[in-house]
Amino acid sequence: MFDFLKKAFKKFTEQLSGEKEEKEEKVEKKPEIAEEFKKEKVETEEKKKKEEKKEGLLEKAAKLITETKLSEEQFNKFFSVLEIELIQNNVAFPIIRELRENLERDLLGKSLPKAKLEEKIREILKQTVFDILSKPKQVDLVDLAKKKKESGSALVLLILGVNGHGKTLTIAKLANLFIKSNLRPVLAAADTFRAAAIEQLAEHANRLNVRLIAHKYGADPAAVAFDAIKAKEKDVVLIDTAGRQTLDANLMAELAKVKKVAKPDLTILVGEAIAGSDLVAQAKLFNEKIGIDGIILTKVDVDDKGGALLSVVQATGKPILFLGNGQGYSDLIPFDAEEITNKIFGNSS
Ligand SMILES: Nc1nc2c(ncn2[C@@H]2O[C@H](COP(=O)(O)OP(=O)(O)O)[C@@H](O)[C@H]2O)c(=O)[nH]1
Ligand SMILES: [Mg+2]
Repeated sequence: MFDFLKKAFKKFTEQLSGEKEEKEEKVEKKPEIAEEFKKEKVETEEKKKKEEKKEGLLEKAAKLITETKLSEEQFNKFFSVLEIELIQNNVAFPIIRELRENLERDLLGKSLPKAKLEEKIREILKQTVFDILSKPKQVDLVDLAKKKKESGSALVLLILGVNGHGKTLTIAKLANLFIKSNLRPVLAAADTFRAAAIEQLAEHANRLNVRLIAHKYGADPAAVAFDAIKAKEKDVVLIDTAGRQTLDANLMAELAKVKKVAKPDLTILVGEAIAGSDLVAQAKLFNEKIGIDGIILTKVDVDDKGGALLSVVQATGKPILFLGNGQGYSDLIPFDAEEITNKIFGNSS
């Protein structure tokens, strides 16, 4: 899912450090052969690096001392290219600004060993992304459910989101996860609005062999949630809700009422990664009107951009709890900021 983002960052890192060296060596070349030239350059760089290993320590040190300064002009030229790629990859403007500020602060006008430049740029980009993703405090749902069970109560989760983003399937995935930890979920079919919504949840409940609390279509969703909370022998209540395409005042009032009645421990937004900047706007709205505690980002298996992940965390200040990466019950990955950052930038820093 992070391929495009990964490429954009990598290209920028290489270009910026490559440009730096070209200027120093005073090599003149036409822009159209620039790419080819850079490829060759990378190859010769690699050869050089291998040869360097054979050299003595003194020679190596002498090379490292060759320090350089990056000019504003060089930086701007390449950052504007990165900026466009990031926008196209659904990375929101405040994040782009943060990346720029951090790079400028650590690179512009500073003397750096030439050989370290590429590594330094990558390190700044990686650290910025990690900081954004790891800022909101992570919540472990299974752990929380176990603690609640020990204290004699059930964990109540209210699931919200736009229609079609994956709420119902994600509830089934969560139920599966809780079952595996010997916790007993109850599903509440509080989407009494959309045709077939109750049957869809009933089908999952059947397959997973968990209890379903449902009323008729058109019934009050808050009443369904209330009945689920009263159900006996349960450790977790998962409340499915309606999410129409237009997030109007009626829907928000309906959801606010469910929340007031159910008093959930956590309100979780389910949003699809492919919605990009729309998802960011929707997440902000849900957070403002209802209040959310965390996000489950679905359909990352069909999202080749990856920027929504950063943008939605930055915009809401809420943690991503899981990534949904397929249509099977086990396609739910616990979110780990470090792992994701390593996926985008590679392991070494
Ligand atoms: N590829 C993929 N499809 C998903 C994922 N999550 C949900 N879906 C699909 O998205 C569609 C809508 O899901 P549904 O749970 O009905 O969304 P809801 O309207 O929010 O309840 C269904 O076809 C799901 O199978 C995911 O992580 N990956
Ligand atoms: Mg649904």
